[in-house]
Amino acid sequence: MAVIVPADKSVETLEGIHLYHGDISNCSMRVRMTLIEKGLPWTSHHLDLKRKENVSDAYFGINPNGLVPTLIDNGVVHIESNDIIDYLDRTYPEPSLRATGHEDGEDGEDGMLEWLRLAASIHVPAVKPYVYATRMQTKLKKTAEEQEKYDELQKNEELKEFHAKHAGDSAFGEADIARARGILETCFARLENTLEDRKWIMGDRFTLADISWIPLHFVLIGCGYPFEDYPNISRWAAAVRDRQSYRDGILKWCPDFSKV
Ligand SMILES: N[C@@H](CCC(=O)N[C@@H](CS)C(=O)NCC(=O)O)C(=O)O
Repeated sequence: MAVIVPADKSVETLEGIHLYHGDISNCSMRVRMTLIEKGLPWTSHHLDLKRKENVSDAYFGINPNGLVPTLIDNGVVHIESNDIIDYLDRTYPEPSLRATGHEDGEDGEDGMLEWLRLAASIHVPAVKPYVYATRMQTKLKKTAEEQEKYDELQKNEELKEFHAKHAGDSAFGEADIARARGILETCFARLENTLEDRKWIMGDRFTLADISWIPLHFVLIGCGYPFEDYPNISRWAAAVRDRQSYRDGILKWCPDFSKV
């Protein structure tokens, strides 16, 4: 559970659920979908990443990595989208979004959480570079002034290193795409295989595992990832698209991003 103590103490007085999030942020999509599936009321604090609204003293005072999403639940600050959705499901158990197989089995809670951990683990090595290199780096490029501010605020070395790759005259290129694609192919081959005889990732039940992975499908297909080679994943994604949480948690925020 990624609970942090914010530098900005004023947010600790917030009541109810507040979400700091970005429209095309796949990590924010997970949390929006979970809140909607659970019918939880929440207050939206939208940050436009293209306008670098996250690169500010104010936002780093809430989230020390300057990343979205941040969830504040009655003054307690939570970061890391996969931890947030697990927290929401534990804290507000109805309707449940957990797998119901044997707790420690592949089709139970441990198996479901393993899918969440896998999604979290490929974010910086594969998802981010693929998205930046194929589509977003020009739109997300920082001015010299923004970069200076970012370098002053950001203390996380992995993120500093990632963003240095498209700072100034540097840019992500073909090698970054190839490296990211290698990791994505391994994961999506596993997902394709899992979905062979299942409607949802964990079987008959729609769970946090589906919520964790569908934003990756949405964003990556918008970046040209060849999902036409994955028929089971395509069928699963079509089923998720029928849900209100997909329409209101993903499509409503970025209707033009993806081809689906
Ligand atoms: N591990 C974090 C990653 C969050 C993340 O990288 N968010 C992206 C949008 S999906 C972001 O805030 N990007 C802005 C930046 O990198 O400065 C999570 O799962 O919440």
